[in-house]
Amino acid sequence: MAPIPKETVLDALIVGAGFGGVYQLKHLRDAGYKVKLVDIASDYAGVWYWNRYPGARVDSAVPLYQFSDPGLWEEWNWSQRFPGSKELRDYFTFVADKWDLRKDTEFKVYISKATWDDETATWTIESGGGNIYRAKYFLLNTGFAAKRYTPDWKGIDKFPASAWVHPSYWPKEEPDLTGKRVAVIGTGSTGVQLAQELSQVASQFVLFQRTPNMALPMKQVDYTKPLTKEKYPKVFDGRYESFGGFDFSFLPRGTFDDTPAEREMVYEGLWSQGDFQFWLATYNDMLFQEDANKEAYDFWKKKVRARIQDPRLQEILAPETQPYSFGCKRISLENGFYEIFNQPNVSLVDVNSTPIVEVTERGIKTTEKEWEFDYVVCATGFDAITGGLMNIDIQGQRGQKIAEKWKSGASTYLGMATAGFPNLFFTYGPQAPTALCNGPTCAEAQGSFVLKVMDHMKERKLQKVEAGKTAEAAWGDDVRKFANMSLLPSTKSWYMGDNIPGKPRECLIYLGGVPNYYQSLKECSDGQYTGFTFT
Ligand code: N01
Repeated sequence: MAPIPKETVLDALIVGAGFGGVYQLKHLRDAGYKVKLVDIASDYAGVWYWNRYPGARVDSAVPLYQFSDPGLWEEWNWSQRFPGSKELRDYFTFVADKWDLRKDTEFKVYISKATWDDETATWTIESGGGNIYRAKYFLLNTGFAAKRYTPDWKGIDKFPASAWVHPSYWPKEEPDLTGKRVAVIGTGSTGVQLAQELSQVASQFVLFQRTPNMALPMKQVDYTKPLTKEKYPKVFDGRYESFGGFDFSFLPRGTFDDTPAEREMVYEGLWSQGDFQFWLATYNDMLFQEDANKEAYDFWKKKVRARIQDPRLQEILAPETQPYSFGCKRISLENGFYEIFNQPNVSLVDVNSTPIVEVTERGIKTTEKEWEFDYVVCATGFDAITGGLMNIDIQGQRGQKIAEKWKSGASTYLGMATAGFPNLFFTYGPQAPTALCNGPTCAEAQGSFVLKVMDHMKERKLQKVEAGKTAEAAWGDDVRKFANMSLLPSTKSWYMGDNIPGKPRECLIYLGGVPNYYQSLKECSDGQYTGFTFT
């Protein structure tokens, strides 16, 4: 007999057990709401549950990539400045225990559909397994990388499926690639991290590159004893004063306010930090002025080319002519990435000059030759930011679907709600700082905003909250205004939706910076949630 579907009645269903969902479960429950957290994964950690490929590690330095709750950080000690994916999963296990989350979490639950009923002001949410959740609030914390992307190459099903992997589905049982012929396709953060690791064990390692990654050096540090933590509260508070939500900000001057000699010194200083400072703590015009941007690129190019022996590879990895605006595709941090190209077992294929024609039983055929492999890692990224939300069949008022509403581009108020979909909030989504601001920072700022809206409604016995159309249009204008002030639209990237064929081209992130975003949230809540309508 088929199992009887379970029906659960809640104040809020939270989807996604990464930073956003975990924060909301803890804080909504503490505030007295009946909530449940669900995730398709078997445990906490969000992207870090899935991304367990060799070399996977976060590139936001300790202490920022964690919750700001002293009850956690006073006890938890990281072993490295840039912790690996396993340590991040361990951190989530620690948080789940400290915050007693498991009793209100259901794993292996895929949310496939959600339907709003205006009459009862309730979401009916269905899991792939047939269970039903009825909740006043539907809170999506699906993250920016919930929908994988693999190009539709001819013959892709011919290569043995067990040896063709998207890195966010890395097998739990680690494949032994020692002495094997291995390919990685893609040079985003994932491809760079994989290349560094797999090139050290493979007998033959081939990286397929479409666009060079302007990666910066990662200065890893092993912590042999617990760090001193007196400054942590200040560091956490400072996130909301930094453009990228970090413990550093742009310099208060432009590139050409310094002489060339001064600039060289500034660049060297930022470079030596071994984190994102050459990107997000540099001259304040770098992301906004082409000539300033070119200065940064030229410095980067000089540093990188010096590490690569073969002039042909120098030109593919760090071209003489700047290929796109520096920092307008996601910068990665690398650890020896450029040196791997000096190894005899490593090849680089530029798919612009020799495109991939098809996948065969043996490997990958380009216009030049057929490469044979034992294992292929397809690090081709994600339908980023909107993919995870639009994947769920969400029907709002009058049956309107979110995927339909956003067909020609995302439209939100404060990057957290969208008109026609009452009592629905999302974090780390479109038109918010998202990918420019790390996960925990957004999770806390946006999660506490959601909680405040819910409390506001509870106090006034309100049933519905909805983004107003005028406020939404104005927010969209703001997002576009900031994007157009920057160089981001000049560059093809997943920030702009360019990586997915057919996806509308638009700036998916709010580029006003974390301080402006935080201020917008504050003004909205201080003004009794201006821009939202309540019933
Ligand atoms: O994905 P990506 P990712 N033929 O989209 C290439 C975060 N992250 O998984 O640049 C050939 O960046 C594509 O080429 P192009 C981080 O925010 C963080 O690496 O589009 N190549 C690109 O090189 C990151 O940005 C961490 O021209 C094709 C690559 O595939 C985000 O996740 C670690 C192709 C995809 O790169 C996503 O990173 C890992 C085709 N048809 C990830 N299609 C850390 O915290 C695509 N590509 C360290």
